Formats: sequence, C-alpha cells, structure tokens
Amino acid sequence: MSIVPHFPRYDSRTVQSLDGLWEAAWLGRDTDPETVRPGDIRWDGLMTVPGVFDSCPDHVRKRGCFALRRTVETADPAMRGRIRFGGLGLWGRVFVDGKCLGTCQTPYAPWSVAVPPGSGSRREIVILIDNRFDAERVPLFDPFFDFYGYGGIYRSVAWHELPACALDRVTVTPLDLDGNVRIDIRLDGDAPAKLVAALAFDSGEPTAFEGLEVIDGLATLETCVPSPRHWTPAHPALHTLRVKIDDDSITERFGLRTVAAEKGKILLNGKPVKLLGYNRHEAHPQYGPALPPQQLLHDLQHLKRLGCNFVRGSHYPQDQRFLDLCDELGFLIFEEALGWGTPAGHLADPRFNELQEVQTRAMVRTSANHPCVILWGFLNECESHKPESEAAVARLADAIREEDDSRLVTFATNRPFEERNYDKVDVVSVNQYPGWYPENRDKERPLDEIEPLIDRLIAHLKEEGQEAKPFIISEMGAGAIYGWRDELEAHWSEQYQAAYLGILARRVVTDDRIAGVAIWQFCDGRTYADGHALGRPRAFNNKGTFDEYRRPKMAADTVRRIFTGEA
Ligand code: ADA
Repeated sequence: MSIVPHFPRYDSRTVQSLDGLWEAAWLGRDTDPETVRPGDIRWDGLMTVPGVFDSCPDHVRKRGCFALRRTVETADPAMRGRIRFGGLGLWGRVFVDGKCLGTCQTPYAPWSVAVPPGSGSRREIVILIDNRFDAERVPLFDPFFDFYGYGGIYRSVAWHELPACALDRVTVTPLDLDGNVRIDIRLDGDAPAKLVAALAFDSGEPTAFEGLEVIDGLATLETCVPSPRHWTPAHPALHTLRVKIDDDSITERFGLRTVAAEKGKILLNGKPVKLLGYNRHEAHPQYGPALPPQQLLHDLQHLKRLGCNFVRGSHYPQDQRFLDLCDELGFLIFEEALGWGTPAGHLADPRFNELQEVQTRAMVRTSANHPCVILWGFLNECESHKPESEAAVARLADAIREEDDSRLVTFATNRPFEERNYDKVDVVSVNQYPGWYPENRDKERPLDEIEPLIDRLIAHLKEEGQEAKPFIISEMGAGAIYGWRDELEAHWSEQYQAAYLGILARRVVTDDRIAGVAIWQFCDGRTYADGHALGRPRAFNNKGTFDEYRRPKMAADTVRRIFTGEA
C-alpha cells in the first residue's frame, strides 16, 4: 500500500513537494488582496502546508487575508515550472519572484499555475489566501453553507520542472471487462502534430506507439491491458501504466471495472451492487479540511467496520490521497463539485456557471483514473425546481459526459416532488429528512414519517417515468449529541438517532427499488458560527454517526449490525 507520493508519478522530471513549514503573515480583516504586493509583507509568523490559518491558535475564527512564503531551489533554472495544488480555499493568489502568476477562485478543486523560467535557481513563492465570503471574489462559496469555510492550503502542493513538451495526465478508460481501454494522453506545452509514446503496463516491457495524432494537446489510442484483473470492492485489483515520451514520463494507476445503470440498478462489472454508506466531509475540529493521512485511513477503517462500501464526498472535489485509499480498500465513491443550496439567482449568472464548469472539469480530469469513483455530481440541493436550474444542470452534465463517458451522472436534489431535471441524470439522488425536520411538529412519533416518505418518493419517481433509473437516498439522517442518552429518547439523543438510522438502514437493505444510501453523515463537523448555529448545537452539524473526534455514537452499532447482515 502506498499513500505518499500518490499517483500520478513523474519519474523523469524534477518534482519537489512544497509541503512543510512556510513563513507566514496575517494581513488583516480589511486588507484588499488585490493591492497586496509580496515585497511589502512583514513575515513574522509560521504556517504549515497543508494547513488552514483560521484553526491556528493565533487566528481562530478570523476572516481576512493571510500570506505564505517559501523558496524552492530549482534543478534547472532554464526550465519552466508548474505549481500544482490539491485544493485551497476560499481564494488564493500565487506570486513567483514577485510576479503574480494566477488566482484561484475554485475552493477545494485541483488547480495549478504555470511558472516561466527564472533568472536564477532560487525561486520565491508567495501565496495569498483570503477566507472572507465575497460574492465577487468567491462566487462558489456562500456564507450560508452548512460547513465551515476555512482559509488555507487544504491539500498537498508540488513544484514540477517541465520540458518544452510535457505530459500533463494520461487517462485510462476501461471499455469492457476484457482489458480493452481507451488511453488519452494530455500534453502540457509545445505539442507536436504527431506523438511517439512508449506504454508499459504494470511491470511489463514498453510497447512503442508512433504517429499518434495530437489534437488540442490530446492524443488518443485504444489498446488491451495484458493479464487484466477486475477491480471490485471485495478484490480491488489495480494496474499501472507508464507512458514515456521524448523528455518526460508519467505513471498512472487505474482499475478495470465497468459502471452502468439498468432497470433501476447500478451495475458494477455487469452485476447489481447496492451502495451502503455515508456522506463524509473532509473535516476535523482542529485541522479543518487539511486532514493528516492517518485520519483519511482511520475514517475508511471506521466505515469498513460498519459494513459500508460507499462514500458520498459531500460537497466538493475529494483529496486525491483519499481517493487513492478508496481505490486500495475497495470503496465506491460519489464525487461532486462544490455546491450547497444554490439559489436560482446564481444558477442564472454566467460567471457562476463558468466557474462551476471549470471546477467540475478539473475534478473529473484529476480523478478520472480512480476506479473507486462511480458517480459524478454537482450543485448539491440547488433550486432545481426553478426554471433557471435547467441550463445550469444541463451544462454541468454535458461537461462531465464530454470529459468522461464511463461513469454515471447525478446530483442530489432536495426538491424531489417539484424536480425539473430528472431527464438529465443517470441516477436519481434524493436528500430528505423525514422525522428530523418534521412535517408536523405535533406528531407524537416523528420516526413514523420515514417509511411513508420513502414510499411516496418511490411512487413519485414512477409517476415521473423515472422508474428505470437507479434511485439512491443521497442524504437522510438525524442529529445526536455524543454522550446524550436520555429516557425521553427525543431529538438529539443517541437513542433517537440509533432508532432513526435503524429504520433507514433496514429499509434500504431490504428494498430492491433503492439502489443505495449515503446516510447523513459520517461524523459531526463544524459549521455556522453565526445565527444559523441556533439550529446547530455547539456550532456543529451533529448528524454524525461518529462525533468530530470519530467516537462512535449508539447508531454506529445499529448500522453495523444491519449493513453487515448480523441483524
Ligand atoms: C442538507 C445538506 C447537508 C446538511 C443537511 C442537514 O441536505 O445537503 O449539507 O446541511 O441538509 O444537516 O440538514
């Protein structure tokens, strides 16, 4: 098992990890980041990368501008470079040797900046981070999102030195279960009209492909993987592909499996699979979204023990290290672009839609080789009952299918009875909270709302002509305060949550019309620290089956017994 460095690997170019300690400076709550010049900054602090400044003791809960600085010694100063970020937020700007090279407006999404050659081998990198909510600067993250919007570098950063024609990524798309694959070689830089590439699978000898036509930096071919092994949750076999061109090489890891939707079922390698799992935020009360690798692994180990095979990566592109682990442990993943409760006004805004498309394409391109990813999504709980949603949803669904036609497209709706976009998805995903946010507050036993609501959903999908599509419950759940066990067994008690998830889990495993569930949610997570926190005791979303330190509540055992078939 290998977690660092993750794939892809570039073994014939210089790559340096920029993770570690950086100089730092807090620039204030009122600073306009547009006016900041690196030469004016007084460096008086320290910060780690990855890391979020607003969880550090000196800056907890501050919103404003923060700067980071370090140098890198390049192996060859004449070479151009690229700095790759796994994800940052909420807004970031990169300067190299005092020159602004790029601005990131897509929180959590993979992102990179091109760096022209410098005059010497020592390059100075300065990153500005801003975590203020700002409709202009950060249109994709609204203050009403039900998870804390941290400021910092969430994931690993690396410096690459690039030849004139470099390999960006190579995507391997399984075409069938016999090992036939389509290979897309994406170049970065001066692409030739025809490409010569040597391809070697696993530890095999390279085979040369000559005269590959390059269109817009992309060369495509089809071939067959020797000794193909299928990737399944029970036996997650993985293959590697090394591609070598003149001055560069890349090793990608992939899995051979197919995904399809048929007669209301999700088919993995042609066989129906029921998705049993959780929504998971990348969150920890002290590190925010910058989780140490050990935590990523622990989270998956907890989920395995519960009998889960599925995670919805709510509500943003996932950490590549996490997806590497999911590939290795055999989890199935619903990866979605950043979004939460998007109002119709945003959905009608061209700039918002443009950035949505940018982050969605970046997510798909970056995660395309992970066999664990079977569903792509976006715009969690947008106002999909309003006409403005139609073009926005169509645009993202089309963009995904253009990037990758080998997975299923979905998005989580919380307007299932007024939904206007069922026609655009392969899988219907519904978020609902019967028995938690009650339809009728006077009802003596709110738990009795759960099953009738599921019945209504299934009947409604049939009326809408959506019966043939797999239907998953992409969110449902109840809050419980860790340690609060009470004889009334009311809302917020561990008993109420355990009873709730017991009803839900049992219904999902026994009902053929339900293709899967992502319970809301794996663990408690920080959220609103303002007036919205009135509905969120402790300023946490407490619907975790585990608390924020991953301590199990009563419901963990209930779910485990049902998902593992013990009860
Ligand atoms: C929504 C949303 C989640 C969370 C949940 C809740 O469905 O998608 O992020 O906010 O509600 O806890 O109410």
